[in-house]
Amino acid sequence: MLEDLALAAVQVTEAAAIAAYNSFGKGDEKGADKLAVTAMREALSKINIQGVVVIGEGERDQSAMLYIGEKVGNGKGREIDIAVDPLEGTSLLATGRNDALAVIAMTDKGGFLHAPDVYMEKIAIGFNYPQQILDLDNSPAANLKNIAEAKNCNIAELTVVILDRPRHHDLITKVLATGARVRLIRDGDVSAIIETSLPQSKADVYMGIGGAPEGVLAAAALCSTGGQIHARLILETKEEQEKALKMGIKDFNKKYVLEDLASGRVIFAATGVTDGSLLKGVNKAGNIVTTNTLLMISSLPIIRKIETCQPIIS
Ligand code: VTB
Repeated sequence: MLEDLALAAVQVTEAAAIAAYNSFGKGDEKGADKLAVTAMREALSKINIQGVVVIGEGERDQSAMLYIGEKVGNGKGREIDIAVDPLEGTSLLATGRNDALAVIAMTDKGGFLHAPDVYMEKIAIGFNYPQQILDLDNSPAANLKNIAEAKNCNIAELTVVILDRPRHHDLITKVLATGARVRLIRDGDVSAIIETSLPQSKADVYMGIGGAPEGVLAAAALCSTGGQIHARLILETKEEQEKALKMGIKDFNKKYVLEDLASGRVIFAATGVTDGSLLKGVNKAGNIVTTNTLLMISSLPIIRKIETCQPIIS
């Protein structure tokens, strides 16, 4: 069963997080990413699967490892599609900031959108909402009004998480004009989208433009939480459109819902690299390293947090 791979998924993100953490605050984004990718790939090679990376570190010619199409695993078990972000928030880790994660999602062949490495417009909310209350073509005010009505609260009580980028200036102005709160984040919209889906969350809505691969990873997590996402690829240049065509995407304006991004049975694991709103980061004390991982399996509506203590292997 796919579910039998859950612990292996946890071990993969733990390995990536522990390795990447050696780069905490060293100002070396490339080095940090390389540590995470190498450790993740090695951990994957021990799993009994015929895995293929469908969301990864870019394409074969641009990236040495965990590239899209790369075969991973020991080549013996079931056929699995894999989405990874060995270090989500590379710059967060390199600059010693919170919220960096190591992330993996697994599904049976064909369960994830093969998203090109372009930007994606996204809006996401947590569980307990009626279906279809989000629409990217609605104004932020209209979406927030629907969300507040469904939650039976005032718009002023909603907190909207947005990536702190100049491209979001207009969006932030519009959201603030509704009376809602805005929480700006430096990086890491996978974490922000998941946060909207957790019980006792302090974030109600995620809005804005982030990476498309990160959109698929976040959707993989929402398969277990009952959260909702609405998304659209940004394919303005010829180069972006060619990338999309290469991935089999023909409708450049398609509005994706959760099932278009991730469907079927899905395992999602994320380990905290640095402390964050979702998870505690890696902690080393003496020769013991402690990690915290969020594990979700879509066939079980359970969100597990796993704390692992293990000896440091040097
Ligand atoms: C997005 C977001 C990621 O980087 O990809 C962002 O989805 C890149 O946006 O979570 P910029 O090009 O504006 O930096 C992250 O924040 C981190 O990978």
